[in-house]
Amino acid sequence: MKDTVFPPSDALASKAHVDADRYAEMYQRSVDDPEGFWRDEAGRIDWKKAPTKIKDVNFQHGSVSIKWFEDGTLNVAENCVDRHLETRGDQTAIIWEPDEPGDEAKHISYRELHENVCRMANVLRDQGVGKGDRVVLYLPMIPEAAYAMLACARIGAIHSVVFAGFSPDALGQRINGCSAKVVITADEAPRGGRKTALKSNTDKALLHCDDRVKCLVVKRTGGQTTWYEDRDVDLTAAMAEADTDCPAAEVNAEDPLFILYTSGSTGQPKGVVHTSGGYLVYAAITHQITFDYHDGEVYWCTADVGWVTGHSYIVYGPLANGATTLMFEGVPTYPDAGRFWQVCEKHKVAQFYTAPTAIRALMGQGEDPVKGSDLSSLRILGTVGEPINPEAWAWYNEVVGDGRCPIVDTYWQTETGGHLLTPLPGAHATKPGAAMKPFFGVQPVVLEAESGKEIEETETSGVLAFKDSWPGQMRTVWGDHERFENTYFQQYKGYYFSGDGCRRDADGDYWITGRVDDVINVSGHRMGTAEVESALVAHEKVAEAAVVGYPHDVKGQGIYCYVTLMNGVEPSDDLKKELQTWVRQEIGPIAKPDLIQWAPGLPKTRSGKIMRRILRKIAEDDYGSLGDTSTLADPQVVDDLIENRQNRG
Ligand code: 6R9
Repeated sequence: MKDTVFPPSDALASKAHVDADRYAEMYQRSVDDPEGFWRDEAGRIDWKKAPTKIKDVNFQHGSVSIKWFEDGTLNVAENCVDRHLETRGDQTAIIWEPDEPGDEAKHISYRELHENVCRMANVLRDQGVGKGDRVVLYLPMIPEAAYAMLACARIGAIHSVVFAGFSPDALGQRINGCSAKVVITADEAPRGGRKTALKSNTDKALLHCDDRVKCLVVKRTGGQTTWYEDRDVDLTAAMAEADTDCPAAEVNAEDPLFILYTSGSTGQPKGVVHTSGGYLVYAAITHQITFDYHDGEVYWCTADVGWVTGHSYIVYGPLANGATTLMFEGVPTYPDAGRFWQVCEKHKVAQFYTAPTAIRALMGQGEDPVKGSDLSSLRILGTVGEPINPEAWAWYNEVVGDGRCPIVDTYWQTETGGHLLTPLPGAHATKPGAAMKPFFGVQPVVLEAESGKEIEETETSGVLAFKDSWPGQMRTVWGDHERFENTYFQQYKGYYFSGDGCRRDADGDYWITGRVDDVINVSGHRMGTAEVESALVAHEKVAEAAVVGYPHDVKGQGIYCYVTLMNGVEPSDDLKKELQTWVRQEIGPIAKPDLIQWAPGLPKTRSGKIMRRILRKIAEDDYGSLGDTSTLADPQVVDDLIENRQNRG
């Protein structure tokens, strides 16, 4: 299975935007003449002033600077909405599928989208929000989330979406991190038949923020909320009153469009900054080419707008292309494991884009929930977020795609703005588990982890880096350019370092092997082990904690915590539950520890560094190959940990 390749059908290849020959020709030009290539591709979007300078990039640590289209001006919302009005004003821009299958889906035309974005932009202006101001969005998967992103873009404000599953603390940190003027939230977020009290979470978060931060509240459920007259605004009512026209601000290509916080290997999450021109061009081209999107098709990405995938591939990419994009409020298994497929049938979805963790969870429910729906509208399947195992790939291909839909395994990151490695559906034979080929303009290299030397041989493995920029690349860390340089450009000089390991096979195709730093990937969500550790040690009974990932059947990786308790505290199962709840409250449900092991001591070097390599091996139940333990201060600690490991195979 691993060695099998799946070529696209002739029928698909002949109608695709890009076939094998065209890919080869375009890719070659994109690296030989990036200026010419991207000057042409910039024509995908409308500029108020067309750029004459295309690319100005420096990857040298100490002077990293990335600029694309720097003298061009545009408005991102105009590109995603207004410019489609003449040709497709009545076409559906967004199909919204609510959590409850019995509730009615909404079809929002480009004209209605324009009206709503303008209304919301006017409300924001009334609240004193202008160009460069930050607005935090903490919303369910409802059309208002897209309106809010585009409303910010319309007036040149910078949005920072915070996933609705994050805790009040995490929300508060992010509001403060970018000194937001306004938070947009909703009363409640229905999901999988349950409700999250977003407004009440926001109230808690705002206790730790500047008093001047305003709170705009969308009515989603009409549920009871506490109301603070001088701070809260009923956004649904204010929009109904607001004008349906709002001038679109002229912004520079390099003005920030959004900040999105993401986990790294150390400390606090980083505010990844994406700018306007390059990001939009890159989101648009990758959406069209990777998914082979054609006019009139219904495209569905199941991500949440709280993640970068939702930004680039629910909102900006598809809408820039005048597509019909589906937004789903619910979860794959509610009310039953057939929900995804029922929605595909109901809305005649052509492109379906999801995460391996969802595929694995549904695979566990068998074929019946899939077979109950007519999936003949599907043309292209996609995955993102983590490596996909060959079994899940095969199930996706055969059971969901009926063996006729190419699977695009798209490798990219919050930092990269859009796809970096992916097969193209009409151009490449796919291989189960391989992210395959670089997208246009992307130049991957495999480096020796220790020496940083670029490996020339085709068949090899090492760490994955990139030797030149592409327009969708992040530009800086909000408020901390030094951290940006140190995180991505310090370890391997002259390259952008991804943090991932990879293998290149004899055909030159790329396979991602996972993170090589202290970032774990739980159900496709990135988490810094340091974040979970600092939540644990914030608990009064915890003296020290070390967190690592371990293989998990559905989540890909689970969270394994080694916890040393304060002197005199008795370990118990109740305390384990207490700590799980604690972390859940501190960060959010996605960070809840799966396994906790009481560790009277942690393996440390004599200089006091925790040896995570060893903890990882124990958590993986692979303690036969612990490697060199001679530098440990107290080797006995390891035997004790192995004795009491939680993850016995
Ligand atoms: C888009 C997104 C980025 C990390 C990345 C890598 C992993 C993403 C992948 C993949 C293997 C794929 N990753 N796509 N690994 N194959 N197709 O997921 O962004 O949340 O920032 O995560 O996810 O480890 O470095 P983000």
